[in-house]
Amino acid sequence: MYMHPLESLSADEIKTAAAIVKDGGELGEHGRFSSITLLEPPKDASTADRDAVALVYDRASGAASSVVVSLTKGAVVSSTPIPGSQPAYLLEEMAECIGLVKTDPRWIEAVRKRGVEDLDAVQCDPWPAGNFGDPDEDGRRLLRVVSYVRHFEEDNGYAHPIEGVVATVDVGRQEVLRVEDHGVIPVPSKCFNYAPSHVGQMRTDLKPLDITQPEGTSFTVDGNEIAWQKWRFRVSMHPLDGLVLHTVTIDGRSVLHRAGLGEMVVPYGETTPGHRWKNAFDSGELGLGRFPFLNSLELGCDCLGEIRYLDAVIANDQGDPITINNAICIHEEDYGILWKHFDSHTFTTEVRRSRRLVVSSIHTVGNYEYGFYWYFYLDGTMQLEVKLTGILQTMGVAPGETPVHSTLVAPQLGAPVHQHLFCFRLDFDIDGAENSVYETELSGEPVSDDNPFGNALLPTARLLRTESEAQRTADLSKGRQWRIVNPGRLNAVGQPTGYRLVPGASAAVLLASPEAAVHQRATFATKNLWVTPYAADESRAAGYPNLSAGGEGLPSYTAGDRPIENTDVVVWYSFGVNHVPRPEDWPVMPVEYAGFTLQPVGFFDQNPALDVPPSNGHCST
Ligand SMILES: [Cu+2]
Repeated sequence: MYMHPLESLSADEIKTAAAIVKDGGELGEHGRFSSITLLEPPKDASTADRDAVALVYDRASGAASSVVVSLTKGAVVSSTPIPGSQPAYLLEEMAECIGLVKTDPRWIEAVRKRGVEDLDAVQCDPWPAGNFGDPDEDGRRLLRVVSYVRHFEEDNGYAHPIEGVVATVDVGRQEVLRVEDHGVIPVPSKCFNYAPSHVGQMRTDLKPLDITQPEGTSFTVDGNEIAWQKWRFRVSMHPLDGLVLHTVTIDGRSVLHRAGLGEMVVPYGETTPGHRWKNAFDSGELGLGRFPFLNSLELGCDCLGEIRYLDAVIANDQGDPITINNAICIHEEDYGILWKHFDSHTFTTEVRRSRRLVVSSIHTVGNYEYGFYWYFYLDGTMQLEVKLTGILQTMGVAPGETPVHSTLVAPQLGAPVHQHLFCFRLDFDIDGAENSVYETELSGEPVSDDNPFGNALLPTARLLRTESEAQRTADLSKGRQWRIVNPGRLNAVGQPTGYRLVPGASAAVLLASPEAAVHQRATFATKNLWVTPYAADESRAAGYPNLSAGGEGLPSYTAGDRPIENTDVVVWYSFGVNHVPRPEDWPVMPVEYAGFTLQPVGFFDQNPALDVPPSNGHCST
């Protein structure tokens, strides 16, 4: 059966890929599959062959390798060791780690000191250990475990942190390396829950709001290809990159070859020993696109209206396919007005409704939920929005104390200040692969002969010629944006066709000190913009960040300061939220938004949405 080269791997293909790896002797006795993904063909490929790439991790030796297999030929194509790199944690390692902690006498003693006797009531959260240059920790496969008490099975444990107890676990050697006890702070005892049975009286004045499309949806889904209005693209779920868009075109013209999460990090700013090591790379360390992080979505709850879903098929640690039903939600939303004008000479009005196509997925990693939403609009605009929700990290605070690097969200309950920083890898192909990137700003000018009133507003566009010139931060006061253009394709006014990247209000960069370990490991987040020339093996903004000392990914990719003019460019945009927790974020956080917009600039010769028909007889008079 013919499958498009960018169609997601089927369950059978994942099984076949795992079997080829095993039969080829590439998986030792202690080998596991960190991931099995489609090897996306190069842009100019003419073959219909299907290849997969397995990231294999040997639990005994700690060695990782990338094994490419041909599904078409049923053979291993190549096997490349990845020295010094540790793939994301395996699910089985997380489970083992909790078992090791709960039977460790040092840990049992530490929690007993805090009056916790029922160990079944303790919720243990394994965290990526990071890398702080401790020689004791070198070469180990470590997780750090913090814990919470649940007063009953569904209780929100984050209301009852067991403060100051941190277990460091080596899941390679199957031992608890150490248990730190930084002194007893009473475990907060008040329960905070959010399910209706705990909230009490619910509102009674919300009337039903239904979205109906009696004639069906305006989009079609064929395999993983989605067509809506003039847009056409493919969508897939990647274990690390999450929700990925492929070959995005509008009106048959190319905009993006690929767009997905290149990495993310959540650095915490609390300096106390129970928290100062917390830096979660939910993509590279944890694999947010895998089971059990990737949510199965529910009609009428996660998405409303006429919905189509795509399932995601993801390999587990053993290389067996797991299907997550309804992992990707596709639907249309009304979005207010698209354009309007009342002609006061003729008393006629034209108004059009805006609507957007929404493609989304939600991932639960520990206490937090991340929703990734791609929006497509009728006027050629695209938008990426992250929705952040879930439960705050919490910290026990001694009675009467006010923390400095945390905020109090309830009595004796602090929530450490932190950032959520996302880096999206955007492989633009504006009207073809050869593109250039400009930084655009708007400035005033001094009074001169040409500007006698001093009212001048000067838009400027500065070509970014090299990787170092393209490491930039956002500046809302200057209206700074970045424009990706095709110098070889001119529009009606003789300008190159392009799209602009418009930063959102949430354009945070990493604030940790340059000496902080996370600064070396998450260098991608120290700038909003990076641009690299396309290279097939440069796909991750922080390389393999798990337990790494840093320097990988963007700082290494850009070290040669390559030219980026009129070539196949990849734009990396980092942004995020500075999260100073509020009491209103507790016990479950109302959605916080972050993201960016991609808008056509001279890509079209005029408003491309004039042909949107009026919604009914009253909207055109
Ligand atoms: Cu947060």
